[in-house]
Parts: sequence; structure tokens; C-alpha cells
Amino acid sequence: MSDATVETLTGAGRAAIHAVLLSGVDSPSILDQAFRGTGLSPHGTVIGAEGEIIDDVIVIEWPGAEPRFLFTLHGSPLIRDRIIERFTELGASRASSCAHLWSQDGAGQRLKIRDEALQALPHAVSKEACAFLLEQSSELGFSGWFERAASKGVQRDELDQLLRWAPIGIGMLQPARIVLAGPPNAGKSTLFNVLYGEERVLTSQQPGTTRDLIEGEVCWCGFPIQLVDGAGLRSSAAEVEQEGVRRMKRAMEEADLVVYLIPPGGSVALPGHHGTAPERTLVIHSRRDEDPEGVVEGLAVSSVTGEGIVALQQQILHQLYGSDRNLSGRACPFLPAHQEMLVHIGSTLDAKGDLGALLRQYGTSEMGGPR
Ligand SMILES: Nc1nc2c(ncn2[C@@H]2O[C@H](COP(=O)(O)OP(=O)(O)O)[C@@H](O)[C@H]2O)c(=O)[nH]1
Ligand SMILES: [Mg+2]
Repeated sequence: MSDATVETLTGAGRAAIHAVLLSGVDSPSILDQAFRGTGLSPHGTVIGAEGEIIDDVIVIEWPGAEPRFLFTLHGSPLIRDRIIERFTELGASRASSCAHLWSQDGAGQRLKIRDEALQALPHAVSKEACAFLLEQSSELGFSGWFERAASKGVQRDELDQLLRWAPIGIGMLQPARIVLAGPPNAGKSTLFNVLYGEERVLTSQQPGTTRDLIEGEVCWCGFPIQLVDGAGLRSSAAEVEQEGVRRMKRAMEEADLVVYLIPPGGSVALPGHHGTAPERTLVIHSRRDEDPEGVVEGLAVSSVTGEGIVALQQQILHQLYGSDRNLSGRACPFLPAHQEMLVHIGSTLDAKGDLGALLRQYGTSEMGGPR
């Protein structure tokens, strides 16, 4: 057995690329036997015992105390496993984990929140969310705040500030559910299509056209938003429509925000009337172009002329996350588990409990887990 190890740096499954690390004093000899390239080019092939090509790869030398070579391969798990097998045939042993390679502070401690931010990065849906996560993974972000808190302690006011911003950070990654509600023919499906940006839902003057819930994800100012359209709220209807109405009411109860549409001449339903709390309801006047002079209170929109649509998007973001939504340069939690942790830290602080032990426990546990 030679003094070389091989380990995979990428997760399970198919991907655009996989990465494998070969390291140890004997790794240059394995490289000589298994890699064919030309000159100084990092591009070449990994070959098997019979000279057959296993994959076209790029290999770079990773500076360190001992020789290390990083291979990027095509993203098939079968190719990755075959390359690992080839290196083990040549004497390398499998390393159990690559965690030692990154996410450590000066004292060699794992930086949990940094890991979590980087794990969430491939799932981010906007460039703002990517920038946000990269910042949170750094010393300037929530990861840095946590490390400082673990060594220097926590101030009550900074804890309160972090808790105020938490819904915004979480909202950067997890879509808020916005349900478009109102009576039949209020223009819900037409508005859904305008907000979604394409003709996703059938619309017609026939009341009861939409029955099932229809969902579509959009992204506004970097925030993912899940739009939900469904049946109009009315009582006298066929059985299948009644089921649609039941589903709509359930969706309204679970929504982060209900946008309630009132068509021209429609009565103003009280926010909260259909089981949604007033702070989670936004009442708007729809089909404004049909009654442009009508006196209304609040926002009026038209899906035909586009009047009020941008204002509606802004109003929705405002109601969800407030007016101060720019997280740039701020440490901010980004997982619901972080919020729970901060609440726990707050109650421990108030009870004058052992904060050090609590922070150590969080620092070594898997807070968010794989997403
Ligand atoms: N003039 C005008 N008509 C609209 C507007 N929004 C919807 N409509 C029309 O109103 C009818 C009902 O719309 P729909 O979106 O199906 O209503 P829903 O039952 O609430 O989903 C359709 O004929 C639409 O074309 C609007 O902003 N202006
Ligand atoms: Mg509809």
C-alpha cells in the first residue's frame, strides 16, 4: 500500500462535473501511471490498466505541505467511481472525508454556518441570493458573527437586530407563498399570468373557470416568490368547484400573504374575513381600466394596461419584508434553524445561563442540514 489517498470532493448523484482529490507523497507516481496529458496543459485523460480512456479530465496541483492533485471530471457518478477505483488499483487508499480541507478557523474548528451558506448556494435562485450567501459565509456575515459570539459573547441589541432581519434572509432562499384570492371573475388568473410573465392559467368570463390550485415561482428584487391562483370564493357552486373553494381557503390560511382582489363594483371584504390575519392580507382593486375614475382606497391594478403592477410587486415585498430589505454588508441569519437558535440564545442570555456551552453545541451540530 502506498502513501496516497483518494477522496471525492463533490456530493452524490449526477452533476455538471465531479471532483476527486489524490494526495500524499506517492500521488505523483500514481499520476504518472494514470494520467496522459501534453506538456504543461492541465487537460488530459485518465487511463485504465489496458490503456483505455476512463475520462477526459482537468488536473491541477493544489499547493500544500504534501503533493495534492485535484481532478475535475465529467459529472457521471459511474465515471467518478471508476477513476477512484483506478487510483486505488494503483495503491491509493480511500479517505473517509474531505471535511478537513476547508471551513476551519485558525484553531481548526469547523465553521458550521459557513458550510451551511455554501451548501445553500447551488439552490439560490437569484444573483442577489448568491451574493448574500457568499457574504454570510464570510467573516463579515452571519458565520463571522457566530464565531465572534462564541469567543466574545453576545450583546442583546445585536441579537434583537439579527432576529428582525432573519425573515428577510430566510426569504432570500425560501419562497414566500402569495395567494391571489377574491370572488370569481375578479381577474385573479389574468393577474397571475401577468405576474408570472406568461399565459399559464386559463381565463374566461365564465365564473368557476379555475378550480385546482395553480402555482408558479417568480423572483422579484432577488426574492423568490411562489404565486398561487385558485378557485374564486363563492358558495353556490357545483361539487367540483366547492372542492376548489375548500382548497383555496386552505391555501389562504397557509399563505404568507393573501392578495385579495376586488373587481369594479365589488364589495370590500374585510381583511381577515376568510381566515387570513389582516397583517397577512393585501386588498387591491382589480380591472382598474374598466372603471378608471372610480374612487377606491388603496392600490388599483389593471392586468390589461399594466397600471399598478410594479407598485403591487413592491407592496407585496414591503408587506413581507418591510422597506429596509438591503442586506448587503450585514450579518443575517438565513435558515429557520438560525432563527430558533437566536431565540434560544436570547432566553439563555435572559436566564443568565451557560451561553458558551450553548454556542459550542450549535457550532458542532448540523443546524440546517442538507437542503
Ligand atoms: N378589462 C379587464 N379585464 C380583465 C382584467 N383582468 C381580468 N379581466 C377579464 O375578466 C374575466 C375574468 O378574469 P379571470 O382572470 O378569469 O378571473 P378569475 O375568475 O378571478 O380568475 C376575463 O374575461 C378576463 O379577460 C383587467 O385588468 N382588465
Ligand atoms: Mg381564475
